[in-house]
Amino acid sequence: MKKALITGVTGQDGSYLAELLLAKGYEVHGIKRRSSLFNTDRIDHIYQDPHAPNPHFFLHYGDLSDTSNLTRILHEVQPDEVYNLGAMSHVAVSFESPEYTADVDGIGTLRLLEAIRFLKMEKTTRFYQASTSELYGLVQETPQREGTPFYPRSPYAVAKLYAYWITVNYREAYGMYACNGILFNHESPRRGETFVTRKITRALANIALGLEPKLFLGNMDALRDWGHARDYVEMQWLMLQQDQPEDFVIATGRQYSVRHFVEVAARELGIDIAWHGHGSGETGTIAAIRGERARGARVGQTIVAIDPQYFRPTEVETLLGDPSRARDKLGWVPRITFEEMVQEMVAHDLDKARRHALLKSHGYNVAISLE
Ligand code: NDP
Ligand code: GDR
Repeated sequence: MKKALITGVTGQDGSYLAELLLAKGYEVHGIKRRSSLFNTDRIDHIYQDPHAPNPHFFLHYGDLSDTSNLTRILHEVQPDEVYNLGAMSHVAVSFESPEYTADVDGIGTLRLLEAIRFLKMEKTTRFYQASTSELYGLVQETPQREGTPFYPRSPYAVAKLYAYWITVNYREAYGMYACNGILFNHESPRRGETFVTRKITRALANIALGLEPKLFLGNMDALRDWGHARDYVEMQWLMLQQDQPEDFVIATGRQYSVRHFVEVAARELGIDIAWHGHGSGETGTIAAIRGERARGARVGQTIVAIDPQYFRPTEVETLLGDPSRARDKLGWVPRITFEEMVQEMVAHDLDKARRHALLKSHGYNVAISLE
């Protein structure tokens, strides 16, 4: 039985990857952080009681900023595969906490690689690094592929640039099986609520039921290549099953604006949006409502507005990936379409909104945290 260790197991990708590896018969170990509230929502459904017979899923307390902790866990677990998905992953927040981001996302990767080397596991443990399309930043070529030059535009992306190159360096210097998946944006109902897609589906579902008045956004012209997280974690696993370690771009090859995402998600709720104005004065109002889903909204209501606080000091305006190398060498193609992904996210958030509405109608005061 193969053993895998996942950092960031409580995150979006970590939860899908843990599911995938358990289904493949792995013994899966995950590192979770201590927090004052439970932070295992995304993996509670696969939790296994360690007292039960023959458990396959184990959680360890740890942190990417803690070398001795990482070294101890690696020593105890002796994993065949390490997936480094843990990170302070929010680009906008990285401008607020640049040093922390560098420590966890950049040096955290070095800590893991160096612990593997220190424990003399560099020939037996394979390493996956969660690299990102944010490395391309101010894009030098479209579409972006494995050889496209990097130009990071945030403390997050600069930290991930270090992580990318230190992974390449450990591969070249010590013959480690270490590789980078350069993943473009990928989303799901498990996406963190402050990333733009989930923020949109969650807010529109609440607006549809009259639980929230308006969605405030920043740069709606930003273009992204959005795929589904479930498709992308499969690729993370595939990359560690090859004869030789290599870096791959993982993307759909299609690109949409944030504004388009809003329109498609609203349409899913039976809402047609009309846009007015431009720049920071732009708003979106309800032009028509079809069906019952948006029973708490009304035609003419302004449901989208710009709030300058969501603009970034330096923005990544456009990202579009070329996944042909992953397709040709690994036979990987994304299965879930953009429309199916939005549908799934909206259905999930509408269900949550309905539960909130029901509680509210019975007199319970349900707080909805807005971003
Ligand atoms: P999430 O933000 O959903 O998950 C991040 C995970 O990292 C969480 O489990 C979080 O723990 C954990 N974490 C945060 N800080 C630390 C720390 N100091 N020590 C240990 N663990 C920590 O991210 P995603 O699942 O979306 O992304 C997974 C990885 O892929 C990240 O590295 C991200 O940067 C990268 N990536 C993501 C893309 C995307 O579109 N989703 C695209 C390209 C790259 P907690 O739950 O306690 O917060
Ligand atoms: P990104 O994702 O920065 O691409 O990083 P995010 O969803 O945060 O932003 C995408 C684009 O939408 C614009 N935007 C807003 N973004 C947020 N979060 N909130 C808003 O209100 C808003 N309005 C407009 C942003 O400016 C941006 O252009 C994600 C993360 O998962 C990273 O960890 C990962 O590496 C990259 O994707 C690939």
